[in-house]
Formats: sequence, structure tokens, C-alpha cells
Amino acid sequence: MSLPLRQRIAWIVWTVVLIASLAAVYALNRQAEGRHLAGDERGGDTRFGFQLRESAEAMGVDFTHQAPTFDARLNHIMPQVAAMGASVTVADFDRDGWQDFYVTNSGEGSLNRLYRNNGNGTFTDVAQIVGLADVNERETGVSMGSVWGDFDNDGWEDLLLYRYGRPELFRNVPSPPDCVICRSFVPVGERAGLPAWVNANSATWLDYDRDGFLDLFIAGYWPDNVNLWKLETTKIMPESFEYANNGGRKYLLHNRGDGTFEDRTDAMGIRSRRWTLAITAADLLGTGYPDLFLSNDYGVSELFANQSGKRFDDIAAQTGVGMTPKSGMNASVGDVFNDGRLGIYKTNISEPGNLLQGNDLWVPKSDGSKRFENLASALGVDLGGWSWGAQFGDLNNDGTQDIYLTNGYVSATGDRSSYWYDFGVIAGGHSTIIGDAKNWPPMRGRSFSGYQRKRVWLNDGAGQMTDVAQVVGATDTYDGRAVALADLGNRGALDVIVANQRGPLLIYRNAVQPGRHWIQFQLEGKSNRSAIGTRVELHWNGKVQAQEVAAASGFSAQSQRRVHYGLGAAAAVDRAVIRWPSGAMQTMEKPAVDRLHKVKEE
Ligand SMILES: [Ca+2]
Ligand SMILES: [Ca+2]
Ligand SMILES: [Ca+2]
Ligand SMILES: [Ca+2]
Repeated sequence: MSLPLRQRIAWIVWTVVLIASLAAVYALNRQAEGRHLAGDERGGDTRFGFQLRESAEAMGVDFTHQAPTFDARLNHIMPQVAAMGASVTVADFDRDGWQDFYVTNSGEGSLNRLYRNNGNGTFTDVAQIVGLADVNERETGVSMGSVWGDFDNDGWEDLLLYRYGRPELFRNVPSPPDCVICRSFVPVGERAGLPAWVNANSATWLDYDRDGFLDLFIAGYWPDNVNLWKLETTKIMPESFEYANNGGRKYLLHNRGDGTFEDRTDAMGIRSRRWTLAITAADLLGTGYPDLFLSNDYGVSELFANQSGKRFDDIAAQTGVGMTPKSGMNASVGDVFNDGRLGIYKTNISEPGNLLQGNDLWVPKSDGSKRFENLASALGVDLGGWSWGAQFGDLNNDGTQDIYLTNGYVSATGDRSSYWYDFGVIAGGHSTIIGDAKNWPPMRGRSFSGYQRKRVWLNDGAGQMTDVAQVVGATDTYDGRAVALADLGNRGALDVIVANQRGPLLIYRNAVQPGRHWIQFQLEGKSNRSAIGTRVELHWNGKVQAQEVAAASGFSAQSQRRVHYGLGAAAAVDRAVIRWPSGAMQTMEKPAVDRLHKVKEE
């Protein structure tokens, strides 16, 4: 018998509602999955001379970063305090001519990866075989990043791993016969005399005294006596959002050349206790010695001028770069105007309606005054969201240095309302309030500048940079941290590797239009063999572009040490002038284009 009419109608309505809700849930799930990686095929637009296509999976790379879990008393703000650790650093560790890269993980017990380039467009993780995988434990701390450098000058790149924990130095050594990879990494940090515990988000290699051996700089973020897994107190936060001086100490470790290091921080005049998030070393003042730039959270930047390897003086305030307190998260160096001047790109927080710090692009004035001016706004590279890692590189091989920037702090998976209002409340508090984690408003799963659009700023060479990220294919919205550039396919194009916090590692393979010329130099020094600190000036068409071989660059990142120049339509260059870290000059007249030149210091 049929049901009474009213009952039947109610049943139909209920069924329709049920099906509609199921469909809605399905659609929302699909949307959530696809939220971070927009569209797969956006190719075809050739206006800008290149296309980026995310290809990690196709290249055999399936890495997802895991965040650590600290003391339960930080649970209410865990996504913030455990917001770092995704990093990527490039080196050809096995010297087969193909660029490899190391990525860190930060979950307790999680594994790091060393992706060896197979030379055919794919990579194989060899971290476990070579001894670089299992390095994340509460007892030793978890990885925040790494930096490659040949500290013993044997021609093989060694690896410094920094953690919220014990820094470790891994020496690159031959492995026994019948080997597969034929290299392995031996921890030598204890013998080297590295500090016992540094809560570091950055470290770099530089030969500050030019004695031919790479020295080490490690920058603490939280103070050394903070063990984030076993807090003695919750009073561990910055004392101010603008002038905090209660962060971690810094380490300038002089390489004695015998495998050991000596702490020269105090003796060299570095007493910073700022909350450093990124550092880079480069000859920013034209003295021939590498200076140190520190990009600090909760305060002003620091620029340590290297006084002939004898002392460092913080001249940030008088040069202009250390005047305005912001939330520094990146330090990279590039010649924006093709005139031989190296500018510093420092990223900060820009969230319309809440906090508009703007990123800084510090370019040295050409009047010899040793002052820098912030040209970020004039060039159009100031607003990049909650900005993290950024790198200079000629992505479209037209002869100008472009900028790739990643961003986004915490993208919540559930509640998409914002934490910004609560953040504003704590930021306005008294220092004793701010300094205690228990006073920070709980995040409750909310987003904090999440799901942000990345930036790919193309440099027109005439003082304008234009964001083309969405057009060229950089369309993800993950919480990006580290960016590294490398020619992964030996094709004369810079590919982009991006390490995301709690997200997948992305590789944007770069397809540059044919007909755009390029030239690369792979340098081997006599003094430090990694050639870190070498300056190359390329002269062509009346232009001169300076680049320096760096160790750390960006945020928790290192690009390839090879120097890459795009040349546009120019099928010839005049000369390359190389200044080695020793000070020795070497000139190559009319080096051939569209090829890599391997150059040894004469
Ligand atoms: Ca290799
Ligand atoms: Ca070595
Ligand atoms: Ca040295
Ligand atoms: Ca360009």
C-alpha cells in the first residue's frame, strides 16, 4: 500500500536534501583538495618568454613536509611556533654534473631527503643510503634547514644541518667499493667543536678572513636555553613586536683548517640577540670582504660590515637598511639594474587591512655614500602577502634579474576565518604580556594569512617589475617557505624548487622560449674550492651584471652555485670578469654563449 501523501512528500524532500548535502560535501572536499594547486594545464601563454609547469611527481619527487609538535603548553599557538622547517638546498654532491638537492623534514622521527639527479628528468631519494635521512629526534632537535659548502677543500660539498637543536656537520666522503652512490656523509660536528644546541632558522658559509677556508655563521632564533619540547617556562616569546632583543645568540665559527672551528663571535664584535630568520653573506660594501646581512623578525635588520676580516661593525642604521622594524624573513642579493650594484631583497608581512609592512629592496646609492635606498615600492615588489623565501634569477633569459617569491603563513584546513584580529590584540600588549606564550590568543584552527598567491616578478630592466605568476603557471597557494633556483636539466633554464610548510615539495620546471641565449659559469676556487664569495661581472651590449656565488640565500635555502645569465637576443658577450675570494682577478674574453663554462682559479 502506498504511504499517505504527506508522508510520501516528506520522504521525497528528505531524500533530495540528503542527496544534495552529499553532493555538496563531495564538491567541498574536491574543492579543498584542489584548493592549493589550481588547474593543471595553463600553458600556451608565451607573452613573457617562459612557462613554469609544476612537475615534482613526474620527476619522481613525492615529499611532504611534516611540522614538529612542541611542548603541550604551546598547543594553542602550535601552528605559529612550529611554522618553520621546510627548506631546500642545491648542490652537485656526487660531482656528476647534475644538480641534486636536499630537503628537510621537521616532524619528530620524520626523514629528510637527498634527491639525486638521475640526469634524465627524474630524481631518486638517496638520503638513507648516504646517511642524511634520519636526523629528526627530540634528543637532537629537528631540522630547520641546511647549507652546502666544501669546508675541508677536498673538492666535495659538505653539509651543515641546522635544527631547533644540535647543529651537525656532515663530511662528504667516498663510500666503500661496490658502492651504488659512492659517497656517504659522516657526522663530524662534535669533533669540529660546533655548539651543543642552537634554535636556528639560518646558517651560512663564508670565508670572512679570506684565509682560504670557509667559516660558518649560525644564527639563533629562540635563545639557546629554550628546549621547545620541555619548556621550563612559557615566557619564551619576543619581548616586543618591533624592538625585541631577547632572541637567540649568533655564532661566527672560524675554520682552523684542521677540521675544527673556533668561536670568534664576541671577538669579532657580533653581539646580536635579535630574532634572525634569514642571513646572507656578500660583498655589499665593495671592500672585497664578505659582509653579513641579517633579516630579523620582530625588529630591524642588521648589516655587519666586514672590516678586512678583523672585525664586524653593525652599520645597518647609518646605511638605512636597519631603520624600520619589520618582520624580516628573507635575505637574497641581486643586481637589479644591470649596473654592477648588488641590492638586498628582504621580505616582510603585507596583509591589507591588518599590517602593511611592505618588502624591502635595498639598492646601494651610486654616490659612494655607502647608503642604501629602498626601491621595493618604486619597482613594484613591495606587496607579496606574508612573504617568505625569494630568489633573484633570470627566469625568462632576457638578460634581467627577476624575483620568484613564495608566501603564506598558516592555511587552516577547516575554519577559514582569520586569526588576524586576535593577533592584533596580542601585538598591542605590554612586553611582559607579549613575552609569555600563555597570553597569546589560541588559534583554534583558524587561518593566518593562508592560501596566498605567489609572485613571479619579471624585471623589464627599466625600473619596473611585473607579477606574472598566474599567467606563467606558478599557481599554487601552499604555505611556502624556501625557494631555490637551479638548472635541473642542464638546459640553460632556471627551474624553481619550493619547499612548503606542511605541504608538498614543488618543482616548477621552466620552459624558456627558444632563441633566448644564456651563459653559465661553474667556478672552482683555489682558496675555498666551493668558490663561495666569488664575484662574476658579465659585460655585454653595454651592460654589466654582477652576481656572487653564495651559500645561504633566501629563506632556509641555497640555489645552485653555478652562475646563470640570460642574454636575450644577444648571441655574444664581451667578457666575464671573475674576482675570486682570494682577490685574484681572471678575465675571459668573449666566452661562447649557450653553454656552461667550467672555470678554475688560475
Ligand atoms: Ca649530481
Ligand atoms: Ca669536502
Ligand atoms: Ca676563513
Ligand atoms: Ca628576466
